Amino acid sequence: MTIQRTHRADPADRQRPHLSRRELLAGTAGVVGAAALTPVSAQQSVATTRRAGRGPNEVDQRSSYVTPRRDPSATSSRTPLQDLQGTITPADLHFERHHGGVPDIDPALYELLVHGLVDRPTVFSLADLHQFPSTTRICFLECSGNLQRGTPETLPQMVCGLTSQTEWTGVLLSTVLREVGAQPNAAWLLAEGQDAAVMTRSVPMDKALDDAMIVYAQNGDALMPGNGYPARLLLPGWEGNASVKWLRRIELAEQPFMTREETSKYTDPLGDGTAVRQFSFVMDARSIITDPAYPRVIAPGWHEIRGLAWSGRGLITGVEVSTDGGNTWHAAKLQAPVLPKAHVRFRHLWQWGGEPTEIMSRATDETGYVQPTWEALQAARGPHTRYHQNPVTSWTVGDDGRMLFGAERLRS
Ligand SMILES: Nc1nc2c(c(=O)[nH]1)N[C@H]1C(S)=C(S)[C@@H](COP(=O)(O)O)O[C@H]1N2
Ligand SMILES: [Mo]
Repeated sequence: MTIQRTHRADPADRQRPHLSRRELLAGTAGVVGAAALTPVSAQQSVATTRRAGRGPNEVDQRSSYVTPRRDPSATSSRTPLQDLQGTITPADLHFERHHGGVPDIDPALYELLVHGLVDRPTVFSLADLHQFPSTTRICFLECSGNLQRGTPETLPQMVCGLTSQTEWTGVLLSTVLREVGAQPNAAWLLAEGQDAAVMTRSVPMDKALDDAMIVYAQNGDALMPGNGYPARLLLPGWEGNASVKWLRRIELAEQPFMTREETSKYTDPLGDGTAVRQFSFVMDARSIITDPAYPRVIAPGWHEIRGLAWSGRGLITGVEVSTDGGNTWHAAKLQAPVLPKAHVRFRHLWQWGGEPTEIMSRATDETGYVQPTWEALQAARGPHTRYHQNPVTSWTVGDDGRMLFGAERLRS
């Protein structure tokens, strides 16, 4: 029987001397190697096995061989979608978007004021928030500005890394609102952050009483500072902007507050730009293939196409994959559990014959909404819309196996 090797070890290894069977059996290889010979990788691994590794420690780090990285700019950093598996984003790789930097908030001094149209205006401490019955839910958080139309040399992270998924824990906002006695005429609330930007957004009471949460934990641990430590608002399925971080004040009122973030920004100009879509909160269904993608170079043969799909309206009911530039589509497999308002992992087995082609994915959600093409989005929203861009995105494959971002498709 022959054993085949699917990929070569470091070519430099082949020039190094081989261990003798005697050295291996005697266990002297490490000692001899260290003292007299140029190091060889096999010797090193024997030596490592004989030498005790490090003991348990207080907080671990990734293997030094594993280096996923966000790509910080002055105002945001993106999740390296191409480096991750499954659906949960490690907390230290969750995307960040800040308008005024990350505040340093002492949890002992943290306060949340809830006032306005309530019977009992109240200031809650962090301990008070922990005291309420807790809820845990897995959902995505996506910035409505999550589309970068880059060059062909663009990573999935750059195309759409302003989305991440977390197991959040906190208290339902409805619980807090019951505690303060929300008055029946309250139709909106203002959420205000404790950062230099003093981010404020109006949130309709329907959402506040439905599934909104004040969260203090992320994947089982306290929130990361950049994601809102010690507490933030979480509006599952809605544009990230409205999930105000470092939450310090909630005010109930009859009308929306018309803050800067909902009049000048975070509105979507339509058609010729004279009409706008305001309070366009829900994130529409979307998907992206995260592997294979730029910068990979693939060989002819079988490949598992992998990616993520999600919808702010609820469940993803299907993802289709095309491997011939959108001519024919195949139902991809969805990895259970498929949760509402959550990233879902999809996969599709594909045999690449070596010809140039283009691969892409298209998500459908439980409302029947189908992820649109760039042309359809442009026709519906006009050319001035900056936010809520969720077009079908593709990767091209050259006859040399080079994968490139399908940037051409997103040019208007
Ligand atoms: N207080 C405050 N909340 C904020 C922001 C901010 O700058 N300040 N940025 C918003 C935007 S635009 C987005 S997309 C999300 C990003 O959340 P994250 O940084 O935890 O990923 O937070 C929102 N909440
Ligand atoms: Mo955002």
